[in-house]
Amino acid sequence: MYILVTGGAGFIGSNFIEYYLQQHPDVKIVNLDLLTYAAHLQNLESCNQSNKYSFVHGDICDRDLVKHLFEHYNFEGVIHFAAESHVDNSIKNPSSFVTTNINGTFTLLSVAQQHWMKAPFKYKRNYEHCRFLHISTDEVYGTLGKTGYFTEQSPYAPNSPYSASKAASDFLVRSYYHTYGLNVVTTNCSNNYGPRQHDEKFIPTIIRKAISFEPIPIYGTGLNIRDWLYVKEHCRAIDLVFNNGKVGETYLIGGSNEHSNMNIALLVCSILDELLVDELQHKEVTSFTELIEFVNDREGHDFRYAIDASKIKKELGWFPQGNFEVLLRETILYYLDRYQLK
Ligand code: NAD
Ligand code: TDX
Repeated sequence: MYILVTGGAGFIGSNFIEYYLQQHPDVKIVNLDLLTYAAHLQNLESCNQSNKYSFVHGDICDRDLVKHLFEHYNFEGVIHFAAESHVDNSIKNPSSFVTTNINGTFTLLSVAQQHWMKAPFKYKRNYEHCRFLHISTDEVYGTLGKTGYFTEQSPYAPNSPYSASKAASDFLVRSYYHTYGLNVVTTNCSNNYGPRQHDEKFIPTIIRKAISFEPIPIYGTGLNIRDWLYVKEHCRAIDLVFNNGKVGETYLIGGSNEHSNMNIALLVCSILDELLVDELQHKEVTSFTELIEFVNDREGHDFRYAIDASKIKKELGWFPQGNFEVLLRETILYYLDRYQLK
């Protein structure tokens, strides 16, 4: 059985492919990725040796290519990660977000529908199990105040071009279920951390800036709150939703692990203080926290995201596992290695 994974050379997609190949030896994965600035093919080094994994360099907006891949591999599932994913970039240049996140999702949905649902009658039953899993974000729900949680019933209220484009893609996915009966499921997850994330994101930025003894930028007051989930825990949840989730439904995934940005910066710096004692002494700096600097706030910066993950816990038995500080320390060690410091 072949499944199509899009955006598998990025952060979450590459962790997912590695995880899924280990968990499901019967499955073959084709990874379609445009290799934008956010991709790292080295992320997939461990999969390259596997005859169950193939890479296709291409754009999810390229209908002919996507059609050709469906005809060639006869996919029995799609797990759609590919996206422009960085909020700050969407503020500076929203257009690629509209193209990839909206048009790209539409292209995949319509080709999947054509292939799976317009098959000649005698083959049609063969496709009923074929599922389209759309990976989305909690940011589609906008911002929370100091209390409360997002649930599957929360109204959509995206505030950035990124979250608006993801919200639009979620609605397209929903419409393919309600209008055509396509077997879709959507997941909306909170902030991920772990190995292979792009340098532009918050935790890699803190580490990158700290080890080069440059100012660590904290937007606004540093009081904005995110709910952090280890990337492999997200992958485990995706596996469960893909295989056991209810058709047409949405599942919220979160770590129940809220931290203000300032708190994250302090935590990362305190771990770095322990790991890089010699470097600190050499620079005559007592702690990396001295590098923390408040900078201009992100435009439209959402104050707080927090997930009530009761549905996936109750229906699919998923609970986030692992200790945050232990996993954060492992993550930091990965980046020190990537930045060739340890
Ligand atoms: P990422 O930016 O690290 O990777 C995105 C990948 O998509 C890259 O490999 C890129 O080359 C590829 N891509 C971009 N445009 C493409 C196109 N037109 N055609 C084919 N491939 C293309 O992103 P990520 O952090 O791994 O996020 C993956 C998905 O998860 C996204 O849909 C994102 O919205 C969602 N998500 C991310 C987080 C998070 O914390 N990172 C949380 C919740 C949901
Ligand atoms: O240098 C920085 N300083 C800073 O204070 C950066 C890069 C970020 N921040 C703040 C902004 C956010 O409040 O840290 C928080 C996290 O920022 P990002 O890592 O850019 O993530 P966020 O904007 O929360 O979005 C992420 O989680 C949800 C992913 O990038 C999205 O793809 C996902 O949907």
